[in-house]
Amino acid sequence: MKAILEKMLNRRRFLQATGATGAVAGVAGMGKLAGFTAAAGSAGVTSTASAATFADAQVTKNICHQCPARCGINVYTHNGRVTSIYGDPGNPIANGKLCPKGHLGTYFLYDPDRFKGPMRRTNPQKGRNEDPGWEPISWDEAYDEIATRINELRENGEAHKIAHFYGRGWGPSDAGLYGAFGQLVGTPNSAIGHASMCAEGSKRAKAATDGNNSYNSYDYKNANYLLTFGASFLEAFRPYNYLMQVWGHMRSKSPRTQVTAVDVRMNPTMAAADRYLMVKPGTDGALALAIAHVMLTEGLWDREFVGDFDDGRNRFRTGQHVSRNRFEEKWTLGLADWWNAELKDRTPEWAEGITGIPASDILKTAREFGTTRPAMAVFERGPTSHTNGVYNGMAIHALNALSGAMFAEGGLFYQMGPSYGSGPADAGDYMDDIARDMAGRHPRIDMAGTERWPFAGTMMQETAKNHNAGDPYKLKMAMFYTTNPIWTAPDAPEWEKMMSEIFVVDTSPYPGETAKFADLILPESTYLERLQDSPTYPFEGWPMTALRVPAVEPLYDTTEFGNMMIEIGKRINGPTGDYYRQIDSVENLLRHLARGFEDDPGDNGVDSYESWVEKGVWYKKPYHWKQHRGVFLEWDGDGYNREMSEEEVGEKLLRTQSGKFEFKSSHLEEQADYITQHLAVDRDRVGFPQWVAPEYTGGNRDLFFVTPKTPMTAEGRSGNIPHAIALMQPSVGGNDRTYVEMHPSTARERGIRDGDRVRITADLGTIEGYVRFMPQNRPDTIVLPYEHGHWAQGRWAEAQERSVAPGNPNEITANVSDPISGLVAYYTGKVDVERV
Ligand SMILES: Nc1nc2c(c(=O)[nH]1)N[C@H]1C(S)=C(S)[C@@H](COP(=O)(O)OP(=O)(O)OC[C@H]3O[C@@H](n4cnc5c(=O)[nH]c(N)nc54)[C@H](O)[C@@H]3O)O[C@H]1N2
Ligand SMILES: Nc1nc2c(c(=O)[nH]1)N[C@H]1C(S)=C(S)[C@@H](COP(=O)(O)OP(=O)(O)OC[C@H]3O[C@@H](n4cnc5c(=O)[nH]c(N)nc54)[C@H](O)[C@@H]3O)O[C@H]1N2
Ligand code: SF4
Ligand SMILES: [Mo]
Repeated sequence: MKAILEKMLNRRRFLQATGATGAVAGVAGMGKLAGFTAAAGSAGVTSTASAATFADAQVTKNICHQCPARCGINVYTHNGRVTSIYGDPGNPIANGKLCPKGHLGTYFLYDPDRFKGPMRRTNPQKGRNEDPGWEPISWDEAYDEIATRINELRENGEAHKIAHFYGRGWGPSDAGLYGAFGQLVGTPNSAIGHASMCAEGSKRAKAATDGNNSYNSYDYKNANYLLTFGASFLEAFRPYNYLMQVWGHMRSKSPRTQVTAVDVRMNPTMAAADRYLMVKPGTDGALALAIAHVMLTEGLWDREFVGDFDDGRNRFRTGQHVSRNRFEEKWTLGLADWWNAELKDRTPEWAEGITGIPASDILKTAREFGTTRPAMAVFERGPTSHTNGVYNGMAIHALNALSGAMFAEGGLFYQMGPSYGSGPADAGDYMDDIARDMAGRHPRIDMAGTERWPFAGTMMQETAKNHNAGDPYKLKMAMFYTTNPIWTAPDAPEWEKMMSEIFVVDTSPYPGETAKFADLILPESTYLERLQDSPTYPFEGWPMTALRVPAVEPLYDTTEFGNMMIEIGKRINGPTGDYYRQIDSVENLLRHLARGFEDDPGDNGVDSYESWVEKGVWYKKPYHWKQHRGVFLEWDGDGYNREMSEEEVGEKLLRTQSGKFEFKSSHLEEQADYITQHLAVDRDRVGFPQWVAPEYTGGNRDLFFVTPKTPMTAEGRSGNIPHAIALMQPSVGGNDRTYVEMHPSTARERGIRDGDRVRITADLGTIEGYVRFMPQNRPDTIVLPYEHGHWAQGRWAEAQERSVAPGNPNEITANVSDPISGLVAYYTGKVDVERV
């Protein structure tokens, strides 16, 4: 790492970076931060800023860690201390700007509660109130202990009882290492990712309709109409920081992008939109179907993408069948069948009865969406975190086919990957007999991809339940990377039992809930101290990958998670150890990947590992494909000059069985029996986007319970950041309150006044909070933002839990999931509320 820093210093204009590797800088100096922060407050600071404070600064490139937006940051270091963090002007997502959380990175680095080195538990008892009795050990001892356990389990035919869990994985140098690990060690449980607790619903709705099991990239800059369903554009979604920037563009350009927002509460996106539609939770599918109905009856679909009746005369009439062979489809499949089976009766009046949204508003929205071009529909966790999530999502995404937005200017498409070189070795060449024998022998502990969850790629939330029931088996050891399901999963307390029974390794730098139940702590370096790559989350489609370059030497005895995986691997018997000796280290792996840039230099000139370190990001515009007026075109180096054949479109873009956007999903039809067993859907209709009523948990309880993210939420990682908590005030809570938003009439019926402490009861138990009147919200829905109620994670987080009110919504959120996507139905619970 010193080498990297020295190289950077030579390349940069920054002066006299003394003591750049100040490993001794500790928490004692935290008070000094304020002065630097204040001085740095002037606008437009860049890496060449001439302000006195910056004259002796060293700047390194990194990526913010608080959310999946992956904003590029410039990290300013003075005398070996990180003093400030700004958006990197050379990073296309950040454009020199950050959301409020991005600037708080120093608090993650200088968090006084961080683990200082590897530790072993001495107290055999595990529990929320048990002191683990940490005893410092060396890294060699830690790696040896883990590898010995893995070697033994492998010898005993129990390799499948070794599991890895991860949440925010960034790229090949961390979570990307899992595939080889599972293959070589012989476990199907490396790794279980958190996608089924995150936003898997939107991906599966897209897999079912356009064949891409992925989040979309969006061309917001050129859109003239945006219809958002439960995607918190100005609070969460992603990339959050960029969304705020592009919102400014959309709302000030000519013509202004019109926005209709659909949500269950008055969030900033709803407040800032031209129209807000306050939908009953779980019913977005009905709304989208009615919009589709109007687009068809009024002839507002995009004929160049969808096709038309053979004589150009519109025969879509409410309640009437159309003859399927009179409609000639272009890039879609099954429109007439869909109309006949579902859409013909889905009028705005019908949808009003289900969603609670006036039919006149639905009609207006449909007409605007249908007549404005380009127009696109965006959705994320709101409509999909329900038992009917995939069907809701399919109905919404079908609007993007009807409006011709697929792969079009001002529309949506799919993210390209970076031009990486290959890694140092191929795991397939290093499998031993055990690895070969174990391949395919056991199901995953979460049963994803089995007959229980045939569509799901991962089902993290099922793990603890399955383990505790010994079905399909019990795990023996688990290692966690940037995930904390013991606090974030539904029915979170179920994890406490499992974690008490198995050998747990946590890699978090912080003493979180998982760490409290861990047997070994292998603390990772914080993001400002570590080397790591990060291909972009879906953004504008063209490929991009950024790099975390250590700004300082690790303050304590910590390392990269990727290096932990590699060092453990080296200690596994047989050829597995040889494989990891080839990989060698995170830096070696990244150097191999960067060789791909030599043949394909980025737009910013990045063509090597060294230039990647210097600029922090490789990217290459433009996106390679475009649908224009029903013709698919491919970039030939100069322009979109090459027309694509139907076969090419099916291979590269519309990756369904038919190569078309399917209004009748062949993907779902493959599992028709499964779907009819789990949802109230007729067998011959499973493929259509359709109205399926959500199954609310909580029986006769009368209030919907919604627990969304707010701007200062860092995916459950901001609990011990005092400024993040403080900035959540006043509507969400913070220092000394957790606020539950409630409609005043709902409160008064229960004798509750603004500010009263209340008890929220669900089937699984109770939590508490303080009521905040929100007259703009639905009377039948209470809102408790998510991030409060930590019982570990450091002193501020814990003090908050003690003084505020125990407010982790996941303790009372039932573990129920959409049977298709497997996404947790986080927003389907019903609760009672009473004054304490
Ligand atoms: N600030 C911030 N931004 C983030 C993150 C973060 O932690 N903090 N995390 C990132 C991650 S991991 C993800 S997955 C994304 C998720 O991004 P979003 O999906 O935008 O996030 P959520 O807050 O889960 O839910 C979105 C909205 O759905 C609404 N909602 C609930 N039920 C319904 C419903 O039935 N219908 C409709 N229409 N709306 C409903 C909620 O009120 C909420 O406003 O955000 C990312 N961005
Ligand atoms: N009620 C409710 N529940 C939700 C959501 C919601 O909106 N409402 N959102 C859901 C969504 S979208 C998601 S994505 C999940 C997220 O839930 P998880 O997958 O559990 O992810 P986090 O809460 O971000 O994980 C935090 C863990 O990472 C550790 N950590 C922090 N920084 C680092 C680091 O640099 N290195 C390592 N190795 N570890 C680190 C922390 O100590 C903690 O243990 O939560 C889901 N749960
Ligand atoms: S949007 Fe996310 S990645 Fe970007 S600065 Fe904010 S928290 Fe960091
Ligand atoms: Mo997520």
